[in-house]
Amino acid sequence: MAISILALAAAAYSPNFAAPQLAPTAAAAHLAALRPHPVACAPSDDERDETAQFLQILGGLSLGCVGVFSGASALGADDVVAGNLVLVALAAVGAYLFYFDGGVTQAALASQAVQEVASGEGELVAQAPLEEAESRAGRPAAAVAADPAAAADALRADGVVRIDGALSAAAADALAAHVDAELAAARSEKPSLDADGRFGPVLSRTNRWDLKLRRGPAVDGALAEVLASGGVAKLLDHALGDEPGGGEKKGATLFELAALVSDPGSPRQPIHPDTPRRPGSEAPAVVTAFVALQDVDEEMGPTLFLPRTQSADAHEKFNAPEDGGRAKAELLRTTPHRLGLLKKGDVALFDARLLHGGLDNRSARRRRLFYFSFKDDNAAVRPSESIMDEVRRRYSLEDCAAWG
Ligand SMILES: O=C(O)CCC(=O)C(=O)O
Repeated sequence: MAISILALAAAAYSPNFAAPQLAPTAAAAHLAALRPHPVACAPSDDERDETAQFLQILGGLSLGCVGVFSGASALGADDVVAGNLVLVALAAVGAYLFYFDGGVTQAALASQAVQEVASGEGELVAQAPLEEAESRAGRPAAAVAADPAAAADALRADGVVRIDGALSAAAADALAAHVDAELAAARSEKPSLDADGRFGPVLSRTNRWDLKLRRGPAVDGALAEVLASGGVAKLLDHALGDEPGGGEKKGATLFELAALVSDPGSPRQPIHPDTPRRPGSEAPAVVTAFVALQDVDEEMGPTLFLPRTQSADAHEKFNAPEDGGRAKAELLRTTPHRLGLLKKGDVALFDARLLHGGLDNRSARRRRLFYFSFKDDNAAVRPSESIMDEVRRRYSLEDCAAWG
């Protein structure tokens, strides 16, 4: 689930995103989910720490200024010279904070820029139509497992297809409890430089985690069930490695294995693809499954998908920085969207090039998505960080479908 934060930060300062146009729209419930909202939740522990740190810095700076001014005056400098010395000292401290504070200041600025991008995008997307039926219901898993052709065509055309009931309620509950326990344990661990970290690089991190999962009964069982009886393995087999007129089909390898958890108060993410388009290739390199571990309603920050934006045309518009973001703004304003309003056990399966992003969780409930992706063995793609090293590049689609 990686994307360049710097690219997003640059986009935040493009004129089209600073001043998105608001058009009157039909009043519909989904707009509440799409429009950007002020975050009305209690501050997180991280935010409290940042405030305390800010107050400490402010206090230290004030004392420092008084100290420099008094010291310079005591040494015989007149007020102008003493004042200039204070300014020089402030500039030096500012430079230190920006470049040598372990990245805290830069990270805070980047994160603010990312949220500005997300907010501007929300205003634009809210003007485009919602694909309501596809947001609320998908194809039954049993039907997909029996005959995947129609779902495979939909995935190829739209870049996203929904499969309902691919994971049993019992398996979803077991995995949800496992994710909660693993997240609590991972958050209390001290990060170690030599160990494989537990978190992937998710966008908009306040109250949101990309928790890498280890193999174990709950994870193996859920993955195998979604792949085998849920029909997803057949869809992946269709989607990956079938370059029309292309070379030999090799198969697919497990690429990501993790859980996305967004707690109340998590902000919306900027819209993004997970992988770029490969020049000269129409087929996806990576296909990702989001599996709901509880029902997801509009308040819980469902995933927003922009169907058919896996195309070369959409990527060109989305990534056209030289026009100041105009083509991107037009794309977002006019492309119909879908929401991942999944019931427990439903799956949103999507081409990783598709534009998408998680919305803000305005509910009082935790949203957990079990997710995994497979990569076409023919494709060269930058490795993802959303998988434990012990699982990376080791298991084929066939291996995983037989787990459990
Ligand atoms: O949370 C979601 O629904 C989507 C997350 C996502 O797209 C990402 O982290 O890359």
